[in-house]
Amino acid sequence: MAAISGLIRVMEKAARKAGGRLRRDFGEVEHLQVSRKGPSDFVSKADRAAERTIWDELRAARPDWGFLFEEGGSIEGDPDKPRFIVDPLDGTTNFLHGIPHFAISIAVQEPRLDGNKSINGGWGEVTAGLIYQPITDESFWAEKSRGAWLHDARLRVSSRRHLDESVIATGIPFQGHGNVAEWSRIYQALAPQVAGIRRFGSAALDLAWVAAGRYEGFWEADLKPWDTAAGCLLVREAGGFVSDWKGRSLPYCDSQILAGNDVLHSRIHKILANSLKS
Ligand code: 2AM
Ligand code: CA
Ligand code: CA
Ligand code: CA
Repeated sequence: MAAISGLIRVMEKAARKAGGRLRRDFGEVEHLQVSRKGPSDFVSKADRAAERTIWDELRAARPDWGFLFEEGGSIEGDPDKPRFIVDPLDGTTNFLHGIPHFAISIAVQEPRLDGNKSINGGWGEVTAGLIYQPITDESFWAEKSRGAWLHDARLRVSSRRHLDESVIATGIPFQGHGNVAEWSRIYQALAPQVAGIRRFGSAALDLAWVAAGRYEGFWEADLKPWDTAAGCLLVREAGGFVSDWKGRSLPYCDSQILAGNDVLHSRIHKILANSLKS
């Protein structure tokens, strides 16, 4: 049984409150009003309302902590305290299209260290993460050295060892984001060798599902800390590997991601590295 900490409870309460709202708003035209941050980068009223709910809840519980929000940006807290990294709605495009696959992602990152400021402005390790899927009511969470969990069931990455029985998730570059030519080369090399490739449109859930052993692997580029912080901790705590596309297992997981169990992570990394060389 999981001994759920006070911190995870706080994060789950915030995610469930915002998630309940998203569930109610899902499919309601009024909440689909959108603005654009960039080409094909939509923000709906629902993203902002969810972020506001999470902010109210987390700030009340941890008033001196900092925040990094996808929509609202960064809010300084006490320099000796951690910060929350929040994606209030991962999978906005799905949400806006009535596709029931989106999530809330909340991570906790330890305070700035005196050391190397070039890595992520000197911020420390991610030590807690929670990804909540409002439609299925699934709450994936992890704490550093305490494992990854789905509610109170321990998660392990998939034990499949062969590419031909593996389902691999990815994120496909979309308008204004990512390198389609690079992605296509990787896809062409990988697709003939695997049982299936999936693109469901929420990087946070992709990582949670690698942790849960539903996918054997996942690769994507151009991700942001709010997409990946919680999910990378989940994969690692579930016994999996996360690196960038060079295969480097960075303490802070961002932008280029390659995740999987030990065997498949290294198999996919070889294919990925070869296809980018050619
Ligand atoms: P978002 O919904 O929070 O913006 C999947 O490729 C990742 O890219 C998702 O985590 C998603 O996060 C982000 N993304 C942003 N705009 C997207 C788009 N138009 N299509 C697909 N993903 C998008
Ligand atoms: Ca977005
Ligand atoms: Ca996102
Ligand atoms: Ca988002």
